[in-house]
Amino acid sequence: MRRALRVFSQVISTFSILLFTLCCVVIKPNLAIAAPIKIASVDFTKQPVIAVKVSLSNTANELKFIPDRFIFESGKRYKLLLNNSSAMKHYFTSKDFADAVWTQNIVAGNVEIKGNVRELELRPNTTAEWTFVPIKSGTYELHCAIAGHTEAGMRGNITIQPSA
Ligand SMILES: [Cu+2]
Repeated sequence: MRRALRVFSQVISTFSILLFTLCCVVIKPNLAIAAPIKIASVDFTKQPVIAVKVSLSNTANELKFIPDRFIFESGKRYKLLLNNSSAMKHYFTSKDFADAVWTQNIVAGNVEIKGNVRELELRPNTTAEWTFVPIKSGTYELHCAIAGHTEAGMRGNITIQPSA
């Protein structure tokens, strides 16, 4: 009988811990919209950052992304190092991807921008760094929004996989 009582109280305490954790997860995003995202005990801003380079065109002005395929894992933190070394401006446009990540910041020149981003325009000989954490799994198309560039080959795709 005592044993049954002990098991019962253990179940109750486990359940209340679960309930508390769930409440934190559900309530927290509403309380802190601009604060770093934190689910359960994972602080994404403390994740080691994985640097990934992407070129928008090149010095030969070829209309392509290099590379043009990306695979990210949800819950990890990435820094996308964007570089446009061509003589034209180009866009990194992937709105559905942008909606599927949490953006920590974008650094361009001496300016750091915080908050959500939809697309980036890089002028000739410009770099930018986009630090983000993928949230929602899926495959998202990427293109350059300048007229004619997508058709000429400036497109690719970005996949977010569930964390292993
Ligand atoms: Cu372009």
